[in-house]
Amino acid sequence: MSDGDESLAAQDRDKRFGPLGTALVIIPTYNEAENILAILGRVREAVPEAHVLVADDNSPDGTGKLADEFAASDEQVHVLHRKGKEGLGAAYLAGFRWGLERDYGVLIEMDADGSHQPEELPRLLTALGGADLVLGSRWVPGGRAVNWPKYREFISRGGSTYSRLMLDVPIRDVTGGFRAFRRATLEGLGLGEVASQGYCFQVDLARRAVKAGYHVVEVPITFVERVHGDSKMSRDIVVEALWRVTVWGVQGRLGRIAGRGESTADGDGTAAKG
Ligand SMILES: Nc1nc2c(ncn2[C@@H]2O[C@H](COP(=O)(O)OP(=O)(O)O)[C@@H](O)[C@H]2O)c(=O)[nH]1
Ligand SMILES: [Mg+2]
Repeated sequence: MSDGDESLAAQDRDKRFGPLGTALVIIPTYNEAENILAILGRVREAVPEAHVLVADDNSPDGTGKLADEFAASDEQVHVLHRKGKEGLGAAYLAGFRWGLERDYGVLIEMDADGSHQPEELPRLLTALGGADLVLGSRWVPGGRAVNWPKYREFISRGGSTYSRLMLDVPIRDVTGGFRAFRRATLEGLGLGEVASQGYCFQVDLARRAVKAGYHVVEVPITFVERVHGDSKMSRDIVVEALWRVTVWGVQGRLGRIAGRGESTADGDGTAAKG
């Protein structure tokens, strides 16, 4: 290919996908047979240029097979079959790896159950033009949760407030899972060391991004409680998240005390960027 051809190809790509490159919407699934086809249809309509990767943990209800059937007639939809249930974080890490091995410029996290509305994806992508990481946020002005049980809202708001204070991250909704990353941001986060369980996965990614100096922006979203299927959230996941956030917070404080006068360490081993 000559230089001219290459720059034409680059221009063509920019026209189709914007300067950030092709987006990959990663959807982790465990027993989402009632939701998966509807959500795939909505994503394809809302952002026709994006690709989709379903990361299924061998759902007993046949979600993976339904996704395969959808993918068979749509070359922009892909399915990653995993051996068994290993949690949301592990599925996302496998999905990120899959996307980073390929030519995607943006990697998006989104639930399968309709809580994250595909129709809001263009707003997240637009915001990513001026940010390294965009977080869909229920708890900034304009954001909200619809039909969510009061106790879930309490856990979510309380967990975010506790994390914000413990970890010194200026984020209102730190446990949310509707997010858009630039490829370079994910590459810079040290995915090999991310805590991969439940909510702490989302908290860990967000705090790493802030500590590394990336520009993190919250965009208001309307989160809609699922209509079909069951939540996989459990008490264990919440307790583990609280425990980890506490440990990170204490480590960070101890590190800052011990490291006073030193130049780079911030206590949890993450070096400041820039
Ligand atoms: N692959 C995979 N996906 C999961 C797992 N646990 C949850 N999910 C998916 O992660 C998304 C969010 O989970 P959900 O149960 O709705 O959590 P909630 O919204 O916090 O109640 C959904 O798409 C789930 O199917 C898991 O162990 N493996
Ligand atoms: Mg849900």
